[in-house]
Amino acid sequence: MTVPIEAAYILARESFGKLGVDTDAAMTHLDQVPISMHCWQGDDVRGFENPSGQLTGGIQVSGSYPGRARDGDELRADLELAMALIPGPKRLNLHAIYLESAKPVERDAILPEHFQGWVDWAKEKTIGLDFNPSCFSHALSKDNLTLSHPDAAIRRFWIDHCKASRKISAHFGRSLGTPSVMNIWVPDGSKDLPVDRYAPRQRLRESLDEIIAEPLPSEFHKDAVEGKLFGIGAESYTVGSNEFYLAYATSRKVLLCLDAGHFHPTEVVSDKLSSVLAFVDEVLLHVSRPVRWDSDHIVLLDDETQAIANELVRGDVLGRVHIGLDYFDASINRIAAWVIGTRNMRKALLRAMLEPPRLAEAERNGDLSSRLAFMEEQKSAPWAAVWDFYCESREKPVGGAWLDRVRSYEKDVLSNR
Ligand code: RNT
Ligand code: ZN
Repeated sequence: MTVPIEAAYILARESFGKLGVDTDAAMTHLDQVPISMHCWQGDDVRGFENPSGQLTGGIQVSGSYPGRARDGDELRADLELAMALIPGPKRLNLHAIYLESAKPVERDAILPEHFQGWVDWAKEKTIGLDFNPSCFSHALSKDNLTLSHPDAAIRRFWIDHCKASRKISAHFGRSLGTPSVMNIWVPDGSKDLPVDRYAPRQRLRESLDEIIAEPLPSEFHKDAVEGKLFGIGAESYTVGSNEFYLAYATSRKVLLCLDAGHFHPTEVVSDKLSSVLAFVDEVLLHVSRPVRWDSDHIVLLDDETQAIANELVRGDVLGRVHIGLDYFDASINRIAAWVIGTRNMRKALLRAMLEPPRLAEAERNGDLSSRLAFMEEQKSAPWAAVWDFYCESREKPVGGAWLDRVRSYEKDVLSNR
């Protein structure tokens, strides 16, 4: 143990202790909270089905930093490095387009065996897997319509893809002993003003009902649905709006996925959690950073990330909220992007766990001056000393030391791709 880190920690422990915060207990608590890392940061959401194809569905990756992963082995190697640089438990969130198969497989015919490489790897790493059907970047999604398409044959294709995906998700859960959260997001919407806003939503509801009709054990698989405000090319109407899915999740008893970039710019997910959790048992988070729009920038330790973490800890809802990340940036080293965003999410959780009880007490007593004073004083509390010690004691790099590892991997591995 490096002496200054431990020495700083001992001082921090004492000063938090005086405020009634047990820093050791906070770190142990933090060790119980997994963060599901999204595989798609590693290759710009291309997947292995048709990596040279265009990313569609109204989402967009910008940048052309060299060294993106081109197959499962490269993506797993990159993830291993990223995971080695991030303290605390991790999961991996896969999309259906990350299947591994010698010959082409249509999306409505994907099987657990096409993901066995991922399952074996996850078993070896003792991490859980989560899953997503991929209803974009495909010839049958080119109208920006999938589960709500007016053509029954096209709807059938996507319904069958989602059903096949549920089987894979349940296989993940069964093989790894931890439920896989499977999130359904579809890009359905229209660029210009539709005349009929009703029929596509009725069709989406019917398609989803068919998809989730077969009950699957919740110890292996959980269904989630993700709404959004708009996408590129779907500016005027999104079939799966937030109201649609909030009502769907509540009535069908499935999880609601809240993506931080999927609301009007002055709305925040942190304020929505307590409302949604009053009616929905479990939530999936897509922690992201919308910059002016749903831009999927790398997660920072900014006010909203902190506010989300505060809500999870203050509300004692970590057992009901699955934390996933959703961003894609190809303008910087992709492994660095994973490490920065995931470490930030965990830092925010640690800071939330270090919140002194005097804040809540002041509020309970109606002492709003103290509440604001303590809230602001808390920002300069020595939480960074606890974070450094957390990293060091969990044998992960402290401070920016992780970047040296990424740089040498870039030189030895990424630059040869
Ligand atoms: C799109 C949604 C969705 C995707 C990923 C790739 O707006 O946020 O979650 O980003 O599934
Ligand atoms: Zn999302």
